[in-house]
Formats: sequence, structure tokens, C-alpha cells
Amino acid sequence: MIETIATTPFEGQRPGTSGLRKKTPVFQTPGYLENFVQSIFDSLEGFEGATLVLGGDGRFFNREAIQVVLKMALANGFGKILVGRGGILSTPAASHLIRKFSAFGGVVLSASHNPGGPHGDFGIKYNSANGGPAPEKVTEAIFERTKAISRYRILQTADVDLDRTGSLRLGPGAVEIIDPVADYAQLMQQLFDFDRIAGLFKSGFRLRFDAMSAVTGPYAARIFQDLLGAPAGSVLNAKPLPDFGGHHPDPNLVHARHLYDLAMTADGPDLCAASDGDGDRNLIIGRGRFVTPSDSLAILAANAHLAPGYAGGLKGIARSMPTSRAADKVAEKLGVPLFETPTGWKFFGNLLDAGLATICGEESAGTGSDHVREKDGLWAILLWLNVLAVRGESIDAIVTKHWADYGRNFYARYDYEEVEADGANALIKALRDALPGLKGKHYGALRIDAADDFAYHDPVDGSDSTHQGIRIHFEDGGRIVYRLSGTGTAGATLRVYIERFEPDPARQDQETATALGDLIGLSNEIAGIAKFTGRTAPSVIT
Ligand code: G16
Repeated sequence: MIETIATTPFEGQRPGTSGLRKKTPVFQTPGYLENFVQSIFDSLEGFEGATLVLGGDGRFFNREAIQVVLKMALANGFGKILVGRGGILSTPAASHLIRKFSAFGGVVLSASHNPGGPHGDFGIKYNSANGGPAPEKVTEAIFERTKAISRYRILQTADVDLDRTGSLRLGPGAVEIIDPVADYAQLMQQLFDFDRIAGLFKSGFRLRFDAMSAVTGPYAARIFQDLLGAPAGSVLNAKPLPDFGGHHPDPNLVHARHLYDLAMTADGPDLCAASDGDGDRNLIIGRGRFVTPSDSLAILAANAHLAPGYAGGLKGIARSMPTSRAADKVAEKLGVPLFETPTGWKFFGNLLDAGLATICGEESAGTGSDHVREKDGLWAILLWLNVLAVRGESIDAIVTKHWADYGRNFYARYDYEEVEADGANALIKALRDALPGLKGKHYGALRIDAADDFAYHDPVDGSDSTHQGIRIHFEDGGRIVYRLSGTGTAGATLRVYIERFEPDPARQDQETATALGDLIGLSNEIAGIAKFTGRTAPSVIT
């Protein structure tokens, strides 16, 4: 029976960079999840009888939320809900299923790399028929709806057994529980040379992949160990757990430090890798060599033709604005266009749909291609493996040769987390106000060449996105970017991205902190970080 339940709006249900993310207890507030889900459905048209893909990263509250979303989707008129067994679907796998089964869209329950558990974070995002995150005009319509909502619809019925694969009728529609891994693994087999990668493992190549007790465990175990023959033990923490086993599933040098330490030992694995809560980010560390996400994008773009799925070459490369400009050099050499978009994977969707770009990437550890409409952690690792299998060189050799050929973009991101929102907003406003006077200013030996507030004009749908980050360019090729994160759940997070290009191979072996030393100091001076936030040091450097 379909029940219509009266409700009143909750404040603050505006989706951020990637969906709505809040503390778990907020989502557990009666009606909170329901209001947002109904607002999604109220903002969509024409889904009567259509299919909705549904899954999540397995974090605390995932199973309960899956039951709510599927009962609401059927009550609102969807015909069939395709759910990953156990409520599990990685973000890229969900994107693939939407495309493969021509679904109307999908709902993914995840707060990505944010910590989970009863006191952690929870999140929900809507993906459109192209498999990608809903564009801004849809997320804004959802937000508008959350402010006026007065009722939601839900099917009154017993919970569905999420652990049993198969189809069942439920109310006016149907639910199909599917293996979350099979279709995705098949897609990877089409893109990459599995025989060649299996040969690499046979020859003794050692991989350590840490699934961080999040969603990628089942995918990684099937693909790396079962299909490619990596020895048992290559995949760590492979069982998704509601609290991620106490891990913080953010694949960076802070939360995956153990992988870095392992990779830096003389007899460490050839490749240490990790993904995040929902499987769309990646971390790549070769023996003795950490690869920054920006470099990884550039190197994968330069070598993608070595994998069968990209043998025909790339149509274009896209990167988010704060991502280093290493990929620009590759695009130049390949003679393909380079697109610079605001932060948020949703901005790549149109470029991929229009066939303007093949590979996209971000400094925030995301890389992907036109195979889906999300970034894809395991895809990036498989492309690295395919490149390694063909080139027969170490990651360190591939990286240093790339720098020698293209130049090196030294890069660092300084995050000031959970600062007072008012101070952070005032800092950005002050920078914005100062923009007209910045050009030509000298700071010691450095001179500002150009400064602006990044705005993006989408070449496909003509939409404009303004205020996407303050960019300050220096005459020597250095750059500092300031923006506020759109994924935090407490206060504000100021991100400062610092970069400098070094063409001379003799100077490419410096420590990043040394190569960027003067710009790092200046980043505080120009923006008055200590004055506005009270912080004299960042919380995390990546
Ligand atoms: C999301 C977005 C990415 C973005 C990242 C960080 O990733 O999909 O495009 O780069 O957040 O965004 P921000 O700098 O605003 O915090 P994920 O992996 O969290 O879904």
C-alpha cells in the first residue's frame, strides 16, 4: 500500500560538490532522508515505470537507507529498482549499471572519503541517465524543492532481503538484487589487456591494494586476485564494514600512510594502491615513488593508447581547475584539446557525452574516462597495471621519464579543515575584492602576472558557473589557487593549491616543499590565512 505522509522542510538540504553530506545522526532524524529523496523525485519528470539503480558504499545506515529509498521510488512510480546485493554498489559500478541497463537514473548512498559510523558522515547523491552526477540545474531544483516539501510517498511493506540475488514483485513494481561486481568486472575486461596484466603478476609483480574496509573490497578481490591471478593477500581489508573497520577511507598520504611506508622500503611491493569509501578515488605509489593525482592523470593520458580500450587515442583531456597543469602538456603534445572545469565530477559529464574528452582527472585523487560518468579508482589502477605490463618498467622510471619529457609540475594542496565558516567566507571575499589590484604586485622575487575568480562556460550546454576559486598566477609559472571545499560536513574547509612548473631535469628531484617553499609562505601572506582563520598551519597537506 502506498502511504502519503505529511512532512515539513528541513533547513540546509543543499547538495554540495557531490550530493548531500551530513553527519549520520542528521540523516537518521525521522523524515530527513525521506524529505530529500522525495525532493529528488519531485524534481524529475518522466520516470513512470522506468528503472532506478540503487546502492551504497556499505557505511553505517546504508542498509536502512536503501530500504527507504527503494520503497519511496516504487511508491513514486518507478517500475523497477536494481539494487546491488547487500546494498553495495561502488560509485563507478552504479554509473556503469545506469548506462548498461538504460536506467532513468540512480541513487548512490555515500559520503565518499568522509569517515563513517554512527558519529561519522552519511550522504546521498542522484545520478542522471548518462550515469553521471546530476548537473547543477538539477541539484538546485532539488534544493528548492526541499524548502517547500509538505509530503512524501512510501510503500508500506516489509523490508526486502538485500542479501538474496534475484527478482521480486513489490507493490506496484519490482526489485532486482544483482551481483554488484559482475557487470563492472566485465567492462574492465573489455578495456584492459587482462592476459598481459595476468602475465605481469605471473612474473612476480607485487601489488598491495587496500580497500580500507570500504566498497571496493569485493571488486578488487574478484578482479585482482580471481581474474588476474594476483596472489591472495594482495588485497587488504576486503570486507566492507559499516564503520570501515575504524579506517578513514581517504586514500591519501595521511590515511594510507602505511602503504607509503611499505612502498618506500627497498623490497616493498611494485605497486601500493588504495581507493576510498565509494570506490571512485585512487592512490598510486610505486616502489620508492608516490605519484601525485595530477601527475597520474598526465601519465595515464600520455600512455592510455597502450591499453586496448584507448588504442585509438584520446579525443581530449579534461581536468578540474585546481589540478596541476601537467596534463596540459600532454594534451599539447597529443594535439588534442584540454578542458579546465570547476571542481566536481559533474562538470565532466557534458564533455564526455559530447565526445570532446576521453580522460578526465582531478587533484583530489580522481581519474576516469568515458567508460562511465564518474571517476573510477579501480579503473585507474588497472590502467596503470596495463601500462606497466606493456612498458616493462617501474613506476619510478615511468614517472621520472615523463618529467624529463614534459617537465615536472611540483604540486601541493594545503587544507585548513573545520575552520569557522564566517572567517573562511570573509577570506575569500577579501581576496575577491583585492583581485583588481593584484596584477603586477611584487613579493620578493615573485611578481603576479594575472589573478581572477575562475568562471566556467560549459561549451556543450552553454551554462555558466562563477566564483569557482581564486587563481593567482606568477610570472615564473607558479600558481596559487584558493577555494572552499563543497564536501565537508562541519564548518568550512579552505583549500590552497600550490604549483610550480620545472622544465629542467636537473632540478626535478627536489623535495616538493623545497621547490614550492616561497609560494607556500606567500599563500598565507596574500590571503591572510592566519588572520581570517586563526590557523597558522594546515590540518592536512596532500
Ligand atoms: C567530490 C567530487 C570531486 C571533488 C571532490 C572534492 O569527490 O566528485 O569532483 O574534487 O569531491 O571536492 P571539494 O574540494 O569541494 O571538497 P568525492 O570523491 O568526495 O565524491
